[in-house]
Amino acid sequence: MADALARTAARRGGMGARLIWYPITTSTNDRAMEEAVSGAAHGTLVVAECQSAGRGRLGRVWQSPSGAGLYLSVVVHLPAAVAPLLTLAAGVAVADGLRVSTGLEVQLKWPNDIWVDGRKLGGILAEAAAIQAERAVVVTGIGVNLAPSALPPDVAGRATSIEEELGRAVDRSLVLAEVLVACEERTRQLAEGGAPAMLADWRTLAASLMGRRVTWDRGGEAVEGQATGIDDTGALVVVTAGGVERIVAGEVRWS
Ligand code: BT5
Repeated sequence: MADALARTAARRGGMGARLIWYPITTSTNDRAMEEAVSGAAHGTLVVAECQSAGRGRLGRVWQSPSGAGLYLSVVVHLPAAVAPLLTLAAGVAVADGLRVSTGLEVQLKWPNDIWVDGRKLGGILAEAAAIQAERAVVVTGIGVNLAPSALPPDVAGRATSIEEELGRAVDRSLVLAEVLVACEERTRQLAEGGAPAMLADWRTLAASLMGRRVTWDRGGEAVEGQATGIDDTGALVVVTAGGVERIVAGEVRWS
């Protein structure tokens, strides 16, 4: 890992300049959050070989078997105004990093999924550590499946990995290093007024899912519509029988 990180050091800026590595931990987001609240610098990186309590959104589990995936969290400092776009930007960064390091092309599914042809390859879990008037500190967790592994049956049928998709082994350290390079580029892009360009890239990566039907829960009522895109705040825009709705957060089921 040290080699790949050394070779990309000039392109990574502060991202991963400090690396904290665990053979096993509950969740890299837990460790990175501890770092963030005690003042860790932008780019502080936590990586684990295995997570005993890997988390998704809304209390869900992220299966994190040993050696089968990349489990990492970075502490990101950025202007508060663009912090809500960080989940989308991290998705674009993962797509960039995988393309550069392996040639694999992925799709993005709102809000936080990395997909390949309908199967989940990875996901993003962004958790705010501190939001002040102007600056935000956000722990950005990234999970990417590297190799096939024994996942519970309900997950296995809907999951995939880089090596399954490519049919060959990949250099894991290079994948990590290039994902970090892309995280640095995309967070800098957000911080320097480049949100429209990041959103344009996100839309391209999510194009195959647009036009699909989605259902979600609105105060106990199931609502259905057709996803047409995201707006400039990152909200999902859905056309329903009653008009156009913007979904800011929460769970959306795609069909
Ligand atoms: C996510 O949540 O997709 C965010 C995943 C973030 C994981 C990283 S790993 C490093 C850092 N530390 C953490 O503890 N978390 C972050 P969500 O959209 O809620 O999706 C969760 C759902 O994905 C689960 O309910 C399963 O259906 C499915 N799933 C769980 N593990 C999976 C895996 N390894 N591969 C594919 N799908 C999985």
